[in-house]
Amino acid sequence: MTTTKKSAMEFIKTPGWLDWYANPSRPAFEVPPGAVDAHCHVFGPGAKFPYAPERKYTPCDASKEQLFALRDRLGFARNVVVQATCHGADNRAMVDALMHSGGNARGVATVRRDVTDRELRDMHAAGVRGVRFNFVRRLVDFTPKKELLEIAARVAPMGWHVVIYFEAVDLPELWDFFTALPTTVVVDHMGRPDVSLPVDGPQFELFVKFMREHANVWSKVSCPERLSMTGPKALNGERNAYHDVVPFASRIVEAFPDRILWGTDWPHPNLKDHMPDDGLLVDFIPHIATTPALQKKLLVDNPMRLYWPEQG
Ligand code: 0GY
Repeated sequence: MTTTKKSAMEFIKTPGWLDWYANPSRPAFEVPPGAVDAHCHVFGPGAKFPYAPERKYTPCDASKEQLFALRDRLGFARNVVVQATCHGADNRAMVDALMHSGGNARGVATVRRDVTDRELRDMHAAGVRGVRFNFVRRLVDFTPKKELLEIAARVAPMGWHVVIYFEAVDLPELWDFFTALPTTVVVDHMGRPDVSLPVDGPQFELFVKFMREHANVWSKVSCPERLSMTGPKALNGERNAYHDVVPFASRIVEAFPDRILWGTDWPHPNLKDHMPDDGLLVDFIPHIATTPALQKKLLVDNPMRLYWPEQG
């Protein structure tokens, strides 16, 4: 944790922390009806839902009302709210967002092994459909894999899945653990490839192999702004930011069209150099999912199958 708590309910954001775009541009790309933003967060507000003592960063507040306003502005119908590490295993802010979404949000929680069956059932009733296991060292302390397997075995019968967040260099070491998980496994941000390496080089090939050999593995083709070296600068004056990420994301979209998801990642934790314009992020979508059929799978059919199967 890089900041201190000033008083019971007052949090000071991490130095250098960039606030999310208050007024994103209107995307030129029109998302299909019923589109799901399948990776976004709520932060606090800290005065109501305090940040966790074990957090590694203190964000600016980003409330459910602000998330729902962004959803409407970008043309989306639904959200999947993923528990962010700044709230630890206190899922109240995320669950509160689900409960005020009119059924238009589902959630992914962080739980510890001491979570009770009753707590899991209550979260399910609120709309939680998965747990997140985070292996990014700058974000969390290590949880023993035995404990995580125990949690996965408990949520599997509820039809939940496991979301995993890791960096590409750690995939070889984590491979056996990931492939032992008894649920659908959803990878955040394509396992964070180094996009300065070749798209057909050994690092990304390993990720493609991971998906090819394990039909229960899905991937979010999200967060170009985290992966890009070229950044938001457009080519030829078009709205085609983050173009160095396109070959990576489009490869996954084309190879595994029924196991891909997309999300804004609003309010974009831990971005210190540049904060993306969410409208521009939406305009990244047609560069990686190039036909209406692929766009519908990515934004509607796949997330609905995973998060609202009863409506399928
Ligand atoms: C993301 C990425 C990040 C942060 C978290 O829970 C989190 O704190 O997921 C990151 O810093 O890369 O998906 O939001």
